[in-house]
Amino acid sequence: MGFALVVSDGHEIHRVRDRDYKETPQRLRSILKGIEGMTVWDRLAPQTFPEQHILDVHDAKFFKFMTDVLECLEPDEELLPSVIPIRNQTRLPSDLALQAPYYSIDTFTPITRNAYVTARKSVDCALTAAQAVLDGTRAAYALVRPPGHHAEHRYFGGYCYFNSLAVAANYLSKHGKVAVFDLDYHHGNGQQQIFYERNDVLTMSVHGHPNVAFPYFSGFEDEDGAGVGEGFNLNVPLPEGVDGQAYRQALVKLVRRAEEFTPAFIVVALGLDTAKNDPAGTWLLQARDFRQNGQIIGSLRLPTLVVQEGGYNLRTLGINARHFFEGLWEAQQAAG
Ligand code: Q9C
Ligand code: ZN
Repeated sequence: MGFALVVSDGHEIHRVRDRDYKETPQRLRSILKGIEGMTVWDRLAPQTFPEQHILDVHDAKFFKFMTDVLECLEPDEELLPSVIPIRNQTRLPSDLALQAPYYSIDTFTPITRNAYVTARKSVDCALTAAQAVLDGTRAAYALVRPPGHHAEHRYFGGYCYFNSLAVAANYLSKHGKVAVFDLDYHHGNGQQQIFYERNDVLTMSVHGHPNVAFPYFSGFEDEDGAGVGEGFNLNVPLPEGVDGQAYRQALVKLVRRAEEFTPAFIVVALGLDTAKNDPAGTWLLQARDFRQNGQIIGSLRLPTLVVQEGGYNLRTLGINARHFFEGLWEAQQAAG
């Protein structure tokens, strides 16, 4: 049996007009071009799942807002947050468009009708891939956009709307413990916050230090979980300019923690913005480093769900994704 591949069809309708907005349809095309020649894939069509799976990790009012606000939008309208609502977060203005900043972590991720449709599709793809893992596939890859790992219980932002990987991890957690590896250059604040008080989902992230990298407000080393979840979140923030070798040292720390945790499933947030010359990052990883990262995760030899997150250099996305999955495959096949 090969690796399952679930690609979000129709993602192209989500494109933000700002020329500096890096989360574009070309990203997914570049990745697909890079990996489609591999013989390991069994392509699966995305299935539709009930919205209850989203409500299991996201706030009901947040979800209702994200759905209802579309009614005030023209087909191509982009709604950006306006005020900075840090003073009174409980009494929201009645105008839905004015509520946007109360549900956002930043000021650059717009809500649009198409963003909503494609974000729902990302969730469905992640759940389809999770189901393949439950059905016995060794690894499944949800190749999706928009990404999701910055979306918290009641916040969108960082190019993300719904946390697809958290929805899928929560779905898997009904069948066994889950260890999440966030490999994106940016801290996985979404799943950290969503699972912060749980001890059946271990969330881990290696990322640019929040003193210098988005999202700036979380990803610090001392954030280690709360309540029964204390000790079940692990952050390894690193400085700018990290190379493949320094990255692996951090990744191995995560693997050690995961081994101690004895998960039934691995979930990987596959950000490729750790690559050399990525416009959203500062690190220096090359194709051979992505292969080794895949091997390190694969050496756990556990059923693995991979969800696509960031990565913005159209010239290297495909080759780096391919190398990651080659490494994952090699290590999972290896005897022992
Ligand atoms: N205009 C992901 O990689 N950078 N999100 C600041 C300000 C945004 C990264 C841009 C970084 C968001 C999924
Ligand atoms: Zn990122």
